[in-house]
Amino acid sequence: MEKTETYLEYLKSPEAQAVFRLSQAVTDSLREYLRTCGFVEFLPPVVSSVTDPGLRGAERLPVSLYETRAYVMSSMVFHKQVLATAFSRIYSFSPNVRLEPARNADSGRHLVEFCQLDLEEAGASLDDSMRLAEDMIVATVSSVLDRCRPFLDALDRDLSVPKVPFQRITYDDALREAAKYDLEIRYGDELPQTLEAQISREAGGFLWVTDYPKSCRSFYYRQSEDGGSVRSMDLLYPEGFGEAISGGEREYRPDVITKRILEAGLDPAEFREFLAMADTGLRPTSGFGIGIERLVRYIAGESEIARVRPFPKTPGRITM
Ligand code: ASN
Repeated sequence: MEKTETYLEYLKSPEAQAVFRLSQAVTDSLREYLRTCGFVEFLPPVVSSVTDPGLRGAERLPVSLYETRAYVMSSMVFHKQVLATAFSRIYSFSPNVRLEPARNADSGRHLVEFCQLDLEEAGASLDDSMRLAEDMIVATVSSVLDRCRPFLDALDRDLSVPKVPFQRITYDDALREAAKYDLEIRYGDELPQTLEAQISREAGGFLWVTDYPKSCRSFYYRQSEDGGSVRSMDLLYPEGFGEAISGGEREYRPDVITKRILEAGLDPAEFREFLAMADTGLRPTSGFGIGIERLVRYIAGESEIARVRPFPKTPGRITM
């Protein structure tokens, strides 16, 4: 927003009118696509005794419910595994709160409160999830181009249907790219946002990064045969828009989950309800989450994520 512009003025502007109608077209298209694939939509949990602790530098928001520690959902990744065990193909538009460090305030792509389309599929592999994500993105962009040309034109957005399959590189390949830019990243460190932006720009299209080391991904991802990496993937948007998706195959064996929790320096007692469900038999599943505001930001070609989220909360700045 311009300095002198009130939030209501922004909402009434031609820009916001176009952005929020695109946002609606995006969620409609995602729902239509997933319904045709037989996915069942669930209402998302908002608070829970268990939520994802592995947020790459962000913190969970603890709350006290009846004097018991709970969290506002940071991700429904554990709930997804349980639902997919019972219903095979499931999804949810899940509100997430993550206390991002204030240094991410001006990244243009971080929000404290955001909505994630979380989906999970029983019996699926990493490859199945990647193909599903590619088809879903193609279907969504195609549908927006069919239905929303005037809104894209109003934003001067030149968008085209991406070609599939998307390019794939491994985490190790990304480290080799980093060396080209004199970026020093130690094996096992998170890939910095600057590198993600560079490699996605160079790729000239959507780009998958796979085979992350165990040390920079959460304990719930299934370990690869090599023991050092996990069956996980991230998808990067073109044009330097950064991360779109993260996901992968899940660990479902209770003894291995407990071992991985301990390796990550966490307390299994915190996850006892989830572990108890794993004891009763979780199915092997794979899935991913895609941030809706980031998807709309890419589709609308906006540099500031705050412009595509109603009542945005950027890191360190809490407003209405
Ligand atoms: N959505 C991610 C996944 O499905 C998890 C997360 O959001 N932390 O793996």
